[in-house]
Amino acid sequence: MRISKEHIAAHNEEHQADNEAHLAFLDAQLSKQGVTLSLLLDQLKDFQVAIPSWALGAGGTRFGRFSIGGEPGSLEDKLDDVGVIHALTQTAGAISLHIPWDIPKDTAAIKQRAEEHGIVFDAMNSNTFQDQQGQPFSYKHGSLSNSEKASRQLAIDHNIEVIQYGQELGSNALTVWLADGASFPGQNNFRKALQNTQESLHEIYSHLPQDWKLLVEYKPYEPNFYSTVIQDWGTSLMLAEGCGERAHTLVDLGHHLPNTNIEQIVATLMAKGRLGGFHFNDSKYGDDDLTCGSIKPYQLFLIFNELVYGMQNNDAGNPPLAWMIDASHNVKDPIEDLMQSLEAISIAYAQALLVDQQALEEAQRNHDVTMCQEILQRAYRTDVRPIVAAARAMAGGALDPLGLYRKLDVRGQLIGERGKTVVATGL
Ligand code: LRH
Ligand code: MN
Repeated sequence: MRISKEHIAAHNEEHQADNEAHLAFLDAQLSKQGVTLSLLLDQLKDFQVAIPSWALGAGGTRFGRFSIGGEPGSLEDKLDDVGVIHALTQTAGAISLHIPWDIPKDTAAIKQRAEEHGIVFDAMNSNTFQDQQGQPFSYKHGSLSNSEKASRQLAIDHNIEVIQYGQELGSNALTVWLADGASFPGQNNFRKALQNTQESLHEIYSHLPQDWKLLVEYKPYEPNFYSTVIQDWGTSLMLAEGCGERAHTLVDLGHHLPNTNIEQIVATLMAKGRLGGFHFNDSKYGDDDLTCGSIKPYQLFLIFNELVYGMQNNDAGNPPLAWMIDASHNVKDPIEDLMQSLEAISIAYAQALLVDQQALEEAQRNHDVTMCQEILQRAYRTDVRPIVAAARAMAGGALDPLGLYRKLDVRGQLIGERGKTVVATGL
C-alpha cells in the first residue's frame, strides 16, 4: 500500500483555500506579536518524530487484545506502514526498532525499502525483559542488575548485538530500558542491583561506536510492582554520568508517578546537558501509552516550552534530542493513532515556539506571576493547526492526513492485502 504524490496533490488542492484563509488570519495576528510565520513553518517542516516499530499492530493488556486487521506481519510491512504515515504527514521520517521483535533478515533489502519511503533508523531498543526461546539464563530475576553473573553477561552481549544491527542499518543510538526490580520488600538488595546495573551499562558503553549515544530510560514500576532499579530520572542521570559523555537520559512521558512535574525534569536534565530524548505518549493513571495530547495537552505544551527555552539557551551543550513516540493501541487503528500523536506533538511544538521567551523572562524577573501565565497561555490558546497543516503541505504531506487516510480506505486495502488475522510483533 503506497500513498502517491498525486493522491496528496489532489487532496491538498481541495483543502488549500480553506487552510490559506486560516493562515492569513493567523499571520496578521502573529506578526503583531513579532512572530514571522515563514520561520515557524521552516522549523516545523524539519521536525521529525520516530515511529516505534512495536506499535504498528493492535496493542493489548493482560485482559485481552482485539485485532485491527491488516496488521504488518514483517519488518518490511512495518516499514511500509511508517511509509504511509510519513507520506501523509512528512513528520515520521524515522523508525525505532526493537530487537529481537524486528531483526532484519536481509539488511540491504531493509535499508533499500526504508530509503524508498524516505525513512531512517532512529534509536535501537534492546529487550532484556523477556526470555527468548531456548535462552540459557533467565531474566526473570533481572538482566543487567541480576545477582547471577551469567544473566548479566547474556544481557550485556544482547545489547552489544543490538548495537551491531543498528550499525548495519545506520542508527546511532541505543535505548536501554530495564524491567529489572522487585515485587516484594526484601526480594532485592537495592545497592547490589544498582552497582551491577552501573557496571553492566559501563560494559555496554565501552562497546558503543564513537558517534553513538546511549539512552537510559527510567520507569517507576511495571512489570515489577515494589521497586524498579532504574526508577526515576535521578537514577537514570546518575547511571548515565557513570558511563560517560555520550550517555543520556530518555524521558518516557508515561513513566512518572501521578502529578509529577515532567517539564521541570526536562528543564533540569537539559541544564545538565544530559537529556537524550523522548518517548512521547499520554496517560491518566499509569504507563497507559495513550495518544499524545489526548489526556494532558497543556503538560505536553509546557514540556515543549522548556525544550524550546533549553534549545535556545543550550549552554550545557545538550545533544540534539531523539524524538520518538512510544504508544500502544488497544482500541484505535494504530496508523490513525500515530498520526494523531504526530499532530499533537507538532501542535505543542508550534505553540511553544510562539511563547515570547524575552517577555516571559522579564515577567519572571518582575515576579509578575499573572503576566507569566498570560504569556504562556496566549501561546497555548493560539489555534496553530493551520500552521502545522501548511508545514506538512510544504514538505509534500497532506493538509488533513486522517481525512485522506480514511478517504483512500487505507486500512481496508491493508486488510485486503494482509488479511484480518495477522498479528504484528511487539507489545
Ligand atoms: C517500557 C517501554 C520501553 C519499551 C517498551 C516497549 O514501558 O516504554 O520504552 O522498550 O515500552
Ligand atoms: Mn518507552
